[in-house]
Amino acid sequence: MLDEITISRAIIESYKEKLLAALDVDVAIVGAGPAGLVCGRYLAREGRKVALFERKLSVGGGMWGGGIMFNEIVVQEEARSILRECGVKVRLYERGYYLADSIEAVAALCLEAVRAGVRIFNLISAEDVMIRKNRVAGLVLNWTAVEIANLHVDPITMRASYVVDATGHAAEVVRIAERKSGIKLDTKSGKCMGEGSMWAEVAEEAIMEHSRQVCPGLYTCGMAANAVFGGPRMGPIFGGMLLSGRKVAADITKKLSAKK
Ligand code: 48H
Repeated sequence: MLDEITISRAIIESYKEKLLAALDVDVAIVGAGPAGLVCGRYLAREGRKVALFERKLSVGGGMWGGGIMFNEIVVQEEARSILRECGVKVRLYERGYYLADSIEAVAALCLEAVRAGVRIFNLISAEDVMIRKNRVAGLVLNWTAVEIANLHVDPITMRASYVVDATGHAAEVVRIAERKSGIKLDTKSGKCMGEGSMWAEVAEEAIMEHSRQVCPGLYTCGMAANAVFGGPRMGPIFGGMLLSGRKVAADITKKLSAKK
């Protein structure tokens, strides 16, 4: 015998616990694209408490569609090990260029992040940041459905030792922090520089330099890093996204360890 009310109660109680546990974490990541998923995975593997908030119903960001909806991705030599660690089949195309099925890659990155202990919340958007003593100290969250319907519904707030903007091209969290708090960013102009035109080689190098803290408490990784620091775009090569997520996870892990 199945009781619908028991099913409903199970979901509500369990989600409530999950959400309560995410109100105070070591790291809050915004955006479950490849960079955010990889960043979360490496942090959680180090024993850090990580919550990842994703606006959409599905995780994976722009990876599902490969290039022009041909669902294959290309990665370079340096990034191949991250996909392999996650169990993704990686094929050599020609020297220096490797291929993976984008569906397999997204599924594997997500599963690995969850298995490492990342709590992923889909359908939730970060609409603001919490600032304390000139430092980004948490996120202001609302249901994406509220955002889409433009409903006048107040959000909730969560606290994190560090916040990571992994929102892709839009670099939403950094832009919000800049606009609303007037915090000076650690970029050449002190502001969000905006992304440059396509140049894969330069973009993939630049992203490593740009994957870092942009103001106290706030890091950026993935496409957002180049958008914030003024690097070019790179098209459907995804090695930089994976390496960028791993780099930011390593930097934050070091910071958190030094705090103890
Ligand atoms: C909650 C949010 C919010 C918000 C956005 O776009 P993504 O896949 O980002 P990356 O950096 O992991 O990967 C970038 C890659 O997909 C790409 O676009 C490339 C390589 N482009 C190159 C080129 O030349 O075009 O994922 C970001 C995720 C998405 O799922 C958004 O829904 C989510 O962030 N998001 N989630 N609150 N405010 N803003």
